[in-house]
Amino acid sequence: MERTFVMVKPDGVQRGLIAEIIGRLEKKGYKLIGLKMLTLTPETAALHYAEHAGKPFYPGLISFITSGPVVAMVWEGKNAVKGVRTLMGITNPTEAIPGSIRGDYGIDMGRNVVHGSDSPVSAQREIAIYFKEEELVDYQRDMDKWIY
Ligand code: RTP
Ligand code: MG
Repeated sequence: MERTFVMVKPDGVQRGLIAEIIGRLEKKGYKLIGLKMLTLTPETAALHYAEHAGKPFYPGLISFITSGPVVAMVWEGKNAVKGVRTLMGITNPTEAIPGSIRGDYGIDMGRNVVHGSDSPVSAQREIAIYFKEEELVDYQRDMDKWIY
């Protein structure tokens, strides 16, 4: 099973979308194995978005992502990285298809509600920023035999 890192961004928390986002991933069939609420420090934000350092939108991105609490999560499932990105929709919410989280709940590129890892390598890197291995929960769900 593959793991992916998902974050409800500060706008998603402020807009009351935590349960909506968790609910969509849960109903799809992914398994939640780690969860915490925190406000990112500029240092953590810089680690998280290291790939974007130096880009024109970087200062605004860091200031936004540190502007309020976020919900950091690890979800597990077959092809979870790709599947969660599909549920989220593309980066620009105006172009994200209706039915996707960003397509249903966003308008602005810089306020796109949710983050999900873009590859299994990114997922591993991002999970390690936010969670110790012992904070991730190993458990069985009977319903998985109806999902796979
Ligand atoms: P994220 O990492 O936040 O989940 O979003 P993503 O993979 O869909 O997009 P990414 O390319 O990683 O960009 C990170 C965030 O930076 C903002 N952004 N602004 N041209 C722009 O103005 C621009 N490009 C990216 C977005 O808020 C995006 O979520
Ligand atoms: Mg990204």
